Amino acid sequence: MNRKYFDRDISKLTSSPFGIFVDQAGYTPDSIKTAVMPFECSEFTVIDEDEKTVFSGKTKLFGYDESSGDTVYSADLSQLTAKGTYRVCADGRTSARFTISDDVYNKVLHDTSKAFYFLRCGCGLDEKYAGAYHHLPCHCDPAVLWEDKSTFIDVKGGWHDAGDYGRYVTAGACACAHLLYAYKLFPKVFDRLKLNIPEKGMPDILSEIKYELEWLIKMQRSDGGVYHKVTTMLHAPFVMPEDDKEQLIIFPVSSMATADFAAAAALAGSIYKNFDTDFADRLINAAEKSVTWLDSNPDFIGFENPEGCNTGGYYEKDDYSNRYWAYAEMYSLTGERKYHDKMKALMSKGFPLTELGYWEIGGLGSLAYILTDRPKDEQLYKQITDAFSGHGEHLKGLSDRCGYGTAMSKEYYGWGSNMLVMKNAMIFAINDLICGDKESKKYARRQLDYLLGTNALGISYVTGTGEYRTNNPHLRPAFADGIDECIPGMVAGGPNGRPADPYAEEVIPKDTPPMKCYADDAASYSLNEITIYWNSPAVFVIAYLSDK
Ligand code: 9MR
Ligand code: ZN
Repeated sequence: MNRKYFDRDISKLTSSPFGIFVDQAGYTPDSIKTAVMPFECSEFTVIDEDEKTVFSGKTKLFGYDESSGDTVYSADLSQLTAKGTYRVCADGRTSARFTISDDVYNKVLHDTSKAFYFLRCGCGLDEKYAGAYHHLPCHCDPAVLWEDKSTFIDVKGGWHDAGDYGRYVTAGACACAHLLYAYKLFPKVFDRLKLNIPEKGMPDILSEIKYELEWLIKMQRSDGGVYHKVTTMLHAPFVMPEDDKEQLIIFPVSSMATADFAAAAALAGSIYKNFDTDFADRLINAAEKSVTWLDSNPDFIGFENPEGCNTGGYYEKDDYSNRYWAYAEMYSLTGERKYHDKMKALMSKGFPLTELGYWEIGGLGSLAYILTDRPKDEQLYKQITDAFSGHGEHLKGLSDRCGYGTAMSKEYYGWGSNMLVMKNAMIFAINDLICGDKESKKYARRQLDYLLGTNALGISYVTGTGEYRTNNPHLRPAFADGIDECIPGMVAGGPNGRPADPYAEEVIPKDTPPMKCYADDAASYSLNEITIYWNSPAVFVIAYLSDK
C-alpha cells in the first residue's frame, strides 16, 4: 500500500454492516448479556453458526437515549449460557458474531497488553516477537537539554506515547500505575498471560512495564527533579519510527512529572521486590530522591510548550493530586508517618479523590491508601472509600439512564472518551473489590461491552477484536508499515463531541450526537488516536473481568 500522507478518500470510511449491537469479544456464560437495537422491534432470536435458532425472546423498549440520539430497544440474552458462537436477529437485521465461553477475554487481554511492546522505543522490534510489525531501532541518539544546548543525555527507551513518537513522563507514569495496580489486584491473571517478548524471569506484564520504568528513571535529573518530556520539536510526519531522525529534546522539569514519577517508582518498588531486588532498590532510591525534591520545591512548576514546539503539552493547572499520590505511595512503601501527614494535609486542597489520571490523578493515591497494610486513620479511610462509593453511585445512575448502559453523560464524550469509559469501569471494579459493592461488577462489564461493540456505532474500538472493528488509528507505524491489518490491541480514543482537528471536522456532520462523533480515520487525532494511558485502563478492566 502506498498511501500518500493523509490524501484520503473519506467516502471509504465505513459504517457497521450490522444493525444490532453486541460485545464482539463475547460473553462469559454467567454474565448479563445485552444486545442493543436502535430501531423498533418487539422480538428477537439468537442463531448459531448453522443459523439454527437457539434462543428467542421479547425486546424491551428503553426509549430515547440522549448521547446517541437513538430510540433504543434491548434484548436480554443472559439466559443463553451454552458455549458457542452466535448472532442476534430482529426485524430482518443481525448482529456481528459473538462467542459465549469462559475465555472470551483471553485474546483481547493479550492484545491490549502486548500493544505496549509494539510501542517500545529505543530498540528494534524483532520479527520473532513482532511478526509482520517488526521494525528497526528508533530514537537511539542522545537527546539535548532544552535549557542547555551543549548537554546531551541518554534517555533511550520507554514506550512511544501514542500515535506520535513523543515520550511524556506524566502519561507514562499513569499508564504504568494502571498496569501495576492491575497486576497487584489480579496477579493470577497475569501469571498466565504470555506476551512473547524478549525478557524472561518475571511475569511478562512486569517485564513490559519495566521497559517503561527504566526509561522513566533516565528522565530523573541528578537533584531528583524529573523532566517533563522528550520529543522532537515538531511531530514527525507519518513515517516509521526509525525514519524519524530529528533531534530529540529534553524539556524542563515539572512538579507534576516529578510527583507522578515518585509515585509510580514507589509503587513499582514494592512490586518488583519479589522479582528483581536490584531493580526494586533502584526504583525505591529514585522515588525517595524525587519526593525529597518535592519537599524542597513546594510550589507548582507546571509545563508549557515553548514557542515553536507542537508535541504534547500534558498541561495541568496544579499538582496537588500528583503530590498526594506520591506521598500516599511513599507511605505505603515505607510506613513513615511524615508521608502520611503530608498526604493528609494535601486533601484540604479539594481535588477529586477518585480520578485515575492522567491529569487529576488523586484516585491512585486513594487506591494506595486503601490497599496498604500500614496503619490507617479511620476517618481518612472512610472519607476515601465514601468518595469511591459516591463516584460509583453517580456512574450507576448515568449507566441506567443510557440506552447502551454507558456511564457517561453526553458532555463526557471528549478527546479520548474511551479512556473515561474504561476509568469508569475501574471505579466500578474498585467498588466491587474494595468497597464490597458486588453489584458494581455488572456495570463494569457494561462499560467493556460498550468498548467492544455495544455502542451506537456498533464498532469494537480495539484493533484486531471483533468482526466490525476500528482498523485505521492515528498511529504512525500502523500507517507507515503498509500492512492493511492494524497492529492488534490498540484502543482508539473514540467518539469526541468536541472534535478538535481539521480532519474530524470534515467527516463529522454538525449536530451529530456525541456517541456517534467518531470515524475510523487515520488522519483524525482527536477521534482516532491511540495512547498508552487509553490502553492501560482497558487492560485493568479486562484483567478484572477475567479474574476467576
Ligand atoms: O490525551 C490528551 C487529551 O486529553 C487532550 O485533550 C489532547 C489535547 O491537548 O492531548 C491528548 O494527548 C495527546 C498528547 O498531547 C500527545 N500524544 C498523543 C496524545 C493523545 O492524543
Ligand atoms: Zn522510538
